[in-house]
Amino acid sequence: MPKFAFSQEPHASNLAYPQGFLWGCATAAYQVEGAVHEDGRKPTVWDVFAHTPGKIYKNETGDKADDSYHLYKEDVRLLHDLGVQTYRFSIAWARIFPDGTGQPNPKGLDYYQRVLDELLAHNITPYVTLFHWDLPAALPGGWQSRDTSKAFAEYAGYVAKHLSDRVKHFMTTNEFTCFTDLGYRTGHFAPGLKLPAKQANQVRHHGILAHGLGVQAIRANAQGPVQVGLAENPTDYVPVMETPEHLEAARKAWREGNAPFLTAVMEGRYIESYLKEEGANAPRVEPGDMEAIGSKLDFVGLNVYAPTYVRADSSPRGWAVVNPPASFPHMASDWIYVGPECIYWAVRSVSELWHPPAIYITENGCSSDDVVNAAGQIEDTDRIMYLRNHLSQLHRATQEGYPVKGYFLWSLLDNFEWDDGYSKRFGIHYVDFKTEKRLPKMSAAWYAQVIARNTVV
Ligand code: GBH
Repeated sequence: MPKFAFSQEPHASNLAYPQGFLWGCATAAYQVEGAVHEDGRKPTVWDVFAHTPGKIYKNETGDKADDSYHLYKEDVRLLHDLGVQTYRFSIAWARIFPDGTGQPNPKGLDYYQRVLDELLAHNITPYVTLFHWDLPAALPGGWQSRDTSKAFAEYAGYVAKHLSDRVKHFMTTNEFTCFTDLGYRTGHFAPGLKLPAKQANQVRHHGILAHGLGVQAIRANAQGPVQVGLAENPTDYVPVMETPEHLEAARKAWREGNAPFLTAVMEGRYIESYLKEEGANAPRVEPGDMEAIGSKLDFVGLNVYAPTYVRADSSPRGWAVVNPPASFPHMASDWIYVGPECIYWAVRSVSELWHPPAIYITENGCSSDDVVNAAGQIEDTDRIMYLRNHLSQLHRATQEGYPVKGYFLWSLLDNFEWDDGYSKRFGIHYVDFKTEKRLPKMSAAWYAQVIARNTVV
């Protein structure tokens, strides 16, 4: 940890978090593990996509990534040094069921047992995501097939059965839009398809169906009581100002703009406006699907990065998105517009619309153009600025009584940032991708202080 002068005096702060608030960091399997051919793991759609020339920045791949498959003990040491209570990581489906279904691979499970041993030995509570986009490539048709949703449920049930003695918090899927629309409609993400609307909407349906069947399978197979949720990145509509008409517009936008995903999950149905908008392209739904999809959740996980501003509008639907002007500030990734109040609105909107028993911020963080300076340090004041402002806004949500229980910073480490390869660094630890050496940034020292004092510093 870089040395900075910190007084040990607890200082008076009006940004103190509730007692028992959980601080953590997040990562995902394909972005950190590497070891893609090891111990029986077979290719995923992301292995295939990354090895297709032209898909990823500089044709980089997750073959080695942070090598966390071998260096997980170092990673847990970093978590311990931060003082986090929790760690969110994902399990690679293709390590557990290399073909997606059929025969399980005991060596895959062994790896996660080792990770859990290490976390629990350091008193860090695991929060496990079951699917963070790394779909086993062997599954015929990928998410175009309903069978993939069923295969996911089998895999989720298997993991719950074997790990629920020690894992009590499970998230089914991460960010529906990224593995459905980006994978099958725009083609930016694996598997890189550009399907017409009717088929792309069916892929969306299979995504949320996998979640629903997964929730049921986890509960049916767990060894004892577990908490089940998901990690979702709804479009985060923020009212342009807090006046009644714009508040109302944002509330409508939240529900209608997220209709195919979070709204369907929280309400167990496709709302009228979505069905009308899609018309003949609306997804085909089989009996029982919406009941599974609408399974009551123990918590909702929200991945929050940037706002979408919305205002009242005279159109029939009553709301309109306000596009950011060219001067709107953003972080190193141009899509990370800096609008910290989005984290408050995410929690408040989900609470007001659907009243889940608990909410976690399952991801929040940013890319910065980090450089190691002459003194060997990374002074990422822009990342600290981004995080401090988001935590100040999240504090408002805790003060107003919304049930937000914890926060996972994205990310513990610089890692494979999907189509951006290694060009965008999100870690609070710098990774030298040649040597795999980890180096805490100034933001790591800052976050350790936030955690130790349970307040924004
Ligand atoms: C999350 O995605 C992911 O869960 C995580 O794995 C990832 O590393 C992290 O955030 C940081 O990106 O090029 O304008 O079409 C965030 C949602 C959606 C953000 C797709 C990037 C592409 C924007 N992502 N988006 S654009």
